[in-house]
This record gives sequence, structure tokens and C-alpha cells, in this order.
Amino acid sequence: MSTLPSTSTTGVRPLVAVVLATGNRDKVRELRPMLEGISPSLALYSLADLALSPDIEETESTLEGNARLKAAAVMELAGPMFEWLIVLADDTGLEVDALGGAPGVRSARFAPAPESASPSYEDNVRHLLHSMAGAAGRAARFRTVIALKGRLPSGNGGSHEIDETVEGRIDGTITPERHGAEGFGYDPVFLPDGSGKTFSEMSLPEKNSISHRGRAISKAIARIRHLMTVSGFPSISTGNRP
Ligand code: ITT
Repeated sequence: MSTLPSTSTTGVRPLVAVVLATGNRDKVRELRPMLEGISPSLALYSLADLALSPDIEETESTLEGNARLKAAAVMELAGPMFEWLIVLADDTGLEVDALGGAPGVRSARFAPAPESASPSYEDNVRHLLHSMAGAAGRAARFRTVIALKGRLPSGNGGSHEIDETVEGRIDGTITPERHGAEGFGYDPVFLPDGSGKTFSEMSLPEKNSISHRGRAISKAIARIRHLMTVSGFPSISTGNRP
């Protein structure tokens, strides 16, 4: 098996590759600080780091289905590159009560756009505010499902397949106007319950500490820690968990 050379700032040779299966650079920017430093045994790679750009059509009707689909597609490509690896695929949706749960799995492609083009974040926000004009309630939530798929050593010299999902969510409301300049996607109009600020008015660590993605990745990290311990790796620190 040909494997990529692994490096570590700690001088300890990483043993397990963690591959972020997303083409969305904003997600990588949020996920990276939460995963970096959890163990010298782990090396973190984005798809760009591995020069992979799979064209994955999200054909499932649930976040879980699409997260599993992305994880499986990237596992096929990255699987031969590493002996031991865990692919993490994030599928996220904004669910608005007044719109019957839309945009949901269609969050990336909510605004009308030609078949070959993707609407911009701004197109989607404009379409959301337009769709909600006159709505009686503005309750909404973000949900992230992260699929973990991979291969770790089993105690008996073989390997153990990983195939599971975790979920994080946050409830809030859609503001009638945009506020703030941070974040991405629908962040300028999402006001988490109990917060006086939209996600776009928060710093990255602030958003990560309460967000759907932060909550999902905390659960994923707990699972990775458990799976690595079962596989006989030294126990790993709490690192940069939100
Ligand atoms: P990948 O499938 O390659 O991961 P994507 O952008 O298509 O990238 P999703 O289908 O999971 O990813 O995301 C749907 C959209 O939801 C995304 O394009 C954003 O517009 C929005 N979104 C996701 N996470 C968000 C967040 O934390 N804050 C605001 N909007 C978000």
C-alpha cells in the first residue's frame, strides 16, 4: 500500500489520517481548529491537501444520507492513501418552521439558479428573506450530521471498519435583516436562542462553542477518542474541543 508521508509538529509520527470530506473551504476553516492538536497520533488533511476534488452529487433526502454518501465517496479515494484513516463528512441544513423545514437538505441550492451554476451565499440569504416575508413565526434551526467512515487496527492484527454518524443542532430565529460580517452561508440572519448576536457577529471560537457544527464535532471527537483507545492507541488529550 502506498501511503503519504506523515509529518507532525510534535515530532511524533502520526498514525491515523483524519480526512475532512468537504469541498467547502468555510467548513474546513471552522473544523480545523477544533480537530487540530487532539492527538500527536492524528494527522489532519483537507481534500485540497490531498489534491482530491470529487464531484459528489447529494442525492439523498436526509442530512444523514448525504453525509454518509460524501464519506463513502471520499473513503474510496483516500482509503488507498493511508493504512489507518477516519473520513469525516459534514452535511448541514437550515430548517425554517415557517417554510415547512426548508431549505433543509437543499440549503446550498435554495435560491433558483441555472442547473450548471450554484447560487451564492448571498443569493440564498436573499431568497430566504424573500420567502419569509409576512411569515408569522421565524423559528429555525441548524442541524449538522457528521458521518465517520474509516479503518483502524483491531486488537488481533486485523482492521476494524468505522461507519457511524453524530449530530449537532442549534435552535434560533431568522432575523429580518443581515447583521455582522463573520462566518458564511446563512450566518448573517441566524440568531441563536439566548444570544444577542447573529453567528456573523461572533468570532470563530464563539460560533464554534455553541454551533451545530461545534456540537457535532465534539461528539465526533469523543467517538474518535474512544475508537482509538479501543484500537490500542495511547489515550488522546481533549485538545481544542469547543
Ligand atoms: P460540502 O457538501 O462539500 O461539504 P456544501 O456547502 O454543499 O459543501 P452542505 O450541503 O452541508 O455543504 O451545506 C449546505 C449549505 O448550508 C452551505 O452551502 C451553506 O450555505 C449553509 N451552511 C452550512 N453550514 C453553515 C453554517 O455553519 N452557517 C451558515 N450557513 C451554513
